Amino acid sequence: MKVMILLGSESDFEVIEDALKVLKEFSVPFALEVSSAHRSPERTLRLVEEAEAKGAEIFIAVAGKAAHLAGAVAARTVRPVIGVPVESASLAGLDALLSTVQMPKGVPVATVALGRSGGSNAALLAVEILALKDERLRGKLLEYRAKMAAGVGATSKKIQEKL
Ligand code: RP5
Repeated sequence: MKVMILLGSESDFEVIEDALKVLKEFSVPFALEVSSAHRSPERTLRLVEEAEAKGAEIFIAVAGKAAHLAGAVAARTVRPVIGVPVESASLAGLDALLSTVQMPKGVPVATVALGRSGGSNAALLAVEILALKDERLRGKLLEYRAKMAAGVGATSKKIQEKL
């Protein structure tokens, strides 16, 4: 396993669905567990230690509201931690964004955008980190970008045809 994903709650699963597709597309082995920084603190820290022992190189933590999961994971490991803030109804995700991004000096969390785009980018960022020492992944990332750029061109052409 290379990437360990932790969700603060089952309700966060929807945010990470696209990320799972990305990791599968790049054939990156991952594991996923639900564990909360607040509701199950000991379980969270144990999962981090076990994941490291199983070879996890990067952690992705997904949480909403007072989103301390990524910070709690980062406090326990020196492997890179990517935090995905989740929108909640009351403060539209600003609560989770600030809780995830505003880490004190010394314990970084790489924070991505709120919601599904953030989830997907968290997986891509994890792949980019792994690609630093994996030429196969680097090649696949370049293909991914080329395909995306071609898609933009095709969309533009389709819209022009409607004009
Ligand atoms: C956070 O509280 C979770 O990460 C989730 O985003 C939010 C709400 O959790 P549930 O009440 O839906 O379990 O800890």
